[in-house]
Amino acid sequence: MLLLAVGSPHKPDIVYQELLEFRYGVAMNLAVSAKTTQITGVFGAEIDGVDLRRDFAEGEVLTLLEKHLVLVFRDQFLSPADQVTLARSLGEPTPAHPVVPGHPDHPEILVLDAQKGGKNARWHTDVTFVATPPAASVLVAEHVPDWGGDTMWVDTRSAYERLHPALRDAIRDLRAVHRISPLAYWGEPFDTALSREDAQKLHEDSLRVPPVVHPVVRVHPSTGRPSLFVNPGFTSHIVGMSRTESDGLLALLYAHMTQPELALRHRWRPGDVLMWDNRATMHYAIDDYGATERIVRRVTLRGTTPTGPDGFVSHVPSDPTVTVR
Ligand SMILES: O=C(O)CCC(=O)C(=O)O
Ligand SMILES: [Fe+2]
Repeated sequence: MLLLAVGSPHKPDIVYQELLEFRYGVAMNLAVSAKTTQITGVFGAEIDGVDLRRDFAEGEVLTLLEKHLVLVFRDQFLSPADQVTLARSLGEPTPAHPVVPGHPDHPEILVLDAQKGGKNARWHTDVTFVATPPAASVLVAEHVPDWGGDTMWVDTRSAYERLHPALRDAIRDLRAVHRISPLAYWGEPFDTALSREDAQKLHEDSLRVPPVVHPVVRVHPSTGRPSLFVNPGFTSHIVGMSRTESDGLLALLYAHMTQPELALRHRWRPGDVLMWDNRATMHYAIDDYGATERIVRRVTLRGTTPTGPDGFVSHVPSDPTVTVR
C-alpha cells in the first residue's frame, strides 16, 4: 500500500482515494498520487498529481484551501467551461462581478484582460464592498506574458496572529467601511486601456452599490481562526475614528500585512490554476509587463456574511452617516 508522509513541506500529505478509484476503475483503500508542497514557511501550497477536469476530491481541496489559503495547480489548461464546472464542484459561483460584465458565454467568469484595463495592481481582497464577499476565487491563466505579470498574496490570518497582543486587543472589536472603487483597479480614468465611456459607466454603476460595514477582525466561518479583514482596495475608513486615527491605523495594518515575510509571489505558467481563500488573504497583480498581453479569468465562490470576534455581523448600515467620510 502506498502511503503518504504527513507534515513535511516537501512530502505529500494528502490522500486521493477517489482519484485512484477513477484511474483504476476500482474502489481501493489506498492513498495515492496527489502531492502537497508548501510554498513558503507561512502559507500556500502547490498540489501536484490532480487533474481538475476529472475526478478529484472536492472536500479535500476545500480543506487544503482553508489550511494553506492559496493553492497552485500546474498544467491544467482549463477551458472557460471547465473552469465553471470546477467552481460548481467546489461551491456556488457568483455572477462575475457586481458591476463589471462577465464572459459573454459564462456569466460567472470575470475576464481580466490587461490590454482592456483589467489590471489589479493594488492590494485587495475580492469584492469586500458587499455584505457577503466571496469565500474563494479560482483564477485561470489564459495568456501569460513572457516576463513579469506575477501575482502576490499575503496571509492575513498570520498577519493578525503576529500583531502585538496590545494591538490585537485594540482592534479586535472595530468595524470598517468598505466601498466599491472600480476605477481604482479597473483602469484609472487616465488609463487609455479603458475608454472614457466604459470608465463613466463603471463609475455610474458603482454609485448604486451601497457602502458596507465589516468587522476589522474576521472570524473564519470554517476554522474559527481570526484574520485581519481590511484592504487598501476597498476599505475607506474605520467607523467612529477621526480621519487621522483611521488613516494612521490602516496604514500601520497594511504595512504589517504586506511585509515580505507574509507574502507569496507566483510566477505564472500556461495551464496554471490558482485558488485562494478570500476570507484570509489579500492579493496584488504586479503590473510590470508594459503593454504586452496578459489575460486571466476568475470565478468567485459565494461566501458567508463575515462576523467579528464579538459576534458583529457585516451589513449595509441603515444610518448613512456611518459611512460618510
Ligand atoms: O491578475 C491577477 O493575477 C489577479 C487579478 C485579481 O485581482 C483577481 O483575479 O481577483
Ligand atoms: Fe482580485
